[in-house]
Amino acid sequence: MAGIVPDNQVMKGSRLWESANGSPFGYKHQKKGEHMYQTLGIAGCILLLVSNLNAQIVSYSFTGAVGNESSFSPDNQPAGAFASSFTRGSGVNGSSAADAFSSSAWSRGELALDDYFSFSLTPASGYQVSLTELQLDERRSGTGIRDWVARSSLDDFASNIGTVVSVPDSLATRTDQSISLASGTFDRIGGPVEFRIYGFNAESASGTWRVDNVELFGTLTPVPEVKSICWVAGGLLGFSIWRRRQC
Ligand SMILES: [Ca+2]
Repeated sequence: MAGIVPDNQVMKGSRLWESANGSPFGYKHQKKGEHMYQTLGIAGCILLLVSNLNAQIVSYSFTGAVGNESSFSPDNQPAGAFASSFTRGSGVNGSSAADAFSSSAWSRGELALDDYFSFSLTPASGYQVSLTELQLDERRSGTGIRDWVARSSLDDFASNIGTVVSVPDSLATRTDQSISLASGTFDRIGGPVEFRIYGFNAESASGTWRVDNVELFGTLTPVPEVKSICWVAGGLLGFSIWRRRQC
């Protein structure tokens, strides 16, 4: 109950809390404290769920590559999923590039369905993945591609993810090119998803295009455990409030 209580009546574990200077808080303050714990508990739960929303799941930095390998392994395998090697479509040829993955023979016109780089991610049984972003560095040769775009197996590579990216007539490397996957299409995926990155509008068949530091971001979670953690957190929170009310 509210009211002023002498300092000597305040005990640890009682309904009354001590402030830093030893003065007791009244009942209303305690209720506010309970709300604060409640809020913190819920916020903690939400934080637990969202804290890894933009974590890197897999990366391909092609360290040691000569560029024309038929496939190249990811840097690491994520816990709870399998990431494929990085490969290319049958319409393009491997091309030399140190510490990157490169191809020539890109379409000189519109997007060609066999002209792509590719990799896939498969959540382990009992895991699901929610993807937020695909990021990569890319560079063309003097007669390489002028446009690129990503697609995924979720719609059998039928539609572009976002808009086509125009590449300037430059030999510069464009780093951290970002494709948003936050539309909801890539939420809670329980099966394999393949990404293809199509280059097109090449200025010649011998022109090359390379990618490097390909990264996939999102959250990879064991489906039942996240719920369990929140139930346990909610249970502990409820128990804590119940205990305080009994004291
Ligand atoms: Ca590299």
